[in-house]
Amino acid sequence: RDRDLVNEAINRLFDFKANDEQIQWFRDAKFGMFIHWNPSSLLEREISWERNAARPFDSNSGKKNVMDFEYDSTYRRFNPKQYDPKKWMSVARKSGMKYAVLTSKHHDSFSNFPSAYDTFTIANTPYGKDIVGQFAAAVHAAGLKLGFYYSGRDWYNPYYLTNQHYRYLEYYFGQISELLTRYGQVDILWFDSLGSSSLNQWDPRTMIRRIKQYQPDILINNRMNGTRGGNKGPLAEDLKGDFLTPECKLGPFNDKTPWESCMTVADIPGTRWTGNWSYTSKAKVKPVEESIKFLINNTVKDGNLLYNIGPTPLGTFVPEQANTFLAMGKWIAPYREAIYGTRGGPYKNMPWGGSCYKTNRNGKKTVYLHVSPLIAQKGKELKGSEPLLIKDIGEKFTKATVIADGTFNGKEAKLEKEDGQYKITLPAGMSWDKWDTVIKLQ
Ligand code: FHN
Repeated sequence: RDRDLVNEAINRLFDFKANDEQIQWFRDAKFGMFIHWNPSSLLEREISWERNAARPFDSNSGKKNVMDFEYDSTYRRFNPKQYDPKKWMSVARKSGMKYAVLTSKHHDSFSNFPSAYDTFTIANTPYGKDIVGQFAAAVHAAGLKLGFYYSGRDWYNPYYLTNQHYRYLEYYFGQISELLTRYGQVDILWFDSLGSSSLNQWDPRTMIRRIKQYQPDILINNRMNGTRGGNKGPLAEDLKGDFLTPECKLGPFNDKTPWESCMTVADIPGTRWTGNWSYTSKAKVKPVEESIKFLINNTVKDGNLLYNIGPTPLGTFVPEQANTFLAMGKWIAPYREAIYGTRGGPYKNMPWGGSCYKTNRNGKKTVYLHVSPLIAQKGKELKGSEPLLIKDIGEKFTKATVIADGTFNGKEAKLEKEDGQYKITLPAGMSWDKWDTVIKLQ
């Protein structure tokens, strides 16, 4: 009873969630790189989902897309001789990404780092070197924020969710300790869902306290609390994690809880997280404009985009995938100020697109209108050089500046106020861009 009282007291004192200051960098960053990679890339098929979940209650149970032995033995052939995470981070920086998250262990239980708690790790492959450690060093050297993806859900470990699940917890807690004490500052722990399990099997409060003892400023997503995705069922506020993680979909406007949608640049359902790396026609990737759309949509709705790439078994990026990222970086180069450090709104879900803004020390807003056919309501997007009409929301705007690629960048648009709205007319000769035109209102 005393121990429970002490625990309760500690829980009351402990900040299970990051505060506004700790999460500010994340909300400013807007754009990150997700990397799903491990020996299963040799199969050129989806990581983990190509093997049976070997748990009767798990959604992938009984499915044998490849024989488990074939899947589980790929590590014996894994030797990514061209793995150079400094090259990965060069692509990330040029693409405008501000943080990078690597799979340290996926559902298939293989660890991309040496571990005292397991032998099914990179240490026992022909490659042998610490994938996670090299990645952490490269992310830090590149000045990006570092994240580790870790899946509590495990389709290989013999104790996971069995009557000896306590042995799995020893392994789970032990590996998280290894990840958070070996590689310097870790800024995000990106848990994946814990499958069909219940909260009391995971001791999440002890886990969060442990995590924050090692990394006091770390951000934890919403998927480590024993229910799928962390957004199902009544959860205590302190177990909801620091940010929401809608998956493979455009996030809705939400300026109450930080969020980030994770998407894959690879575009073949069923192998999108890792599988279709090869240089065949299967290496289909999402068009650049669709990728830009994800970033603009999430930015004006106060969220982030975590965009995933699946490296080859040699540790290189597929050119088609990396080039999409680089094209995004090139596109936003003229208007980084209209993406990074902004917050979503005040114009939300408008027929012509949306806006984001910054507030100066005196509380004055600079608003960036993203007049974007990519996120406009179909049939209502602005065409040619028709004027834009927006509601007067009480911000005193005196200037409208065009931010776009090329000759019109920095030119003033005509700003007129009439009947409770502003009318914005583009400079002569300019028309609304096919993807996105930014008008800066001050
Ligand atoms: O099964 C995984 C999948 O491979 C990927 O890691 C995503 C990322 O959010 N999470 C699971 C599917 O929801």
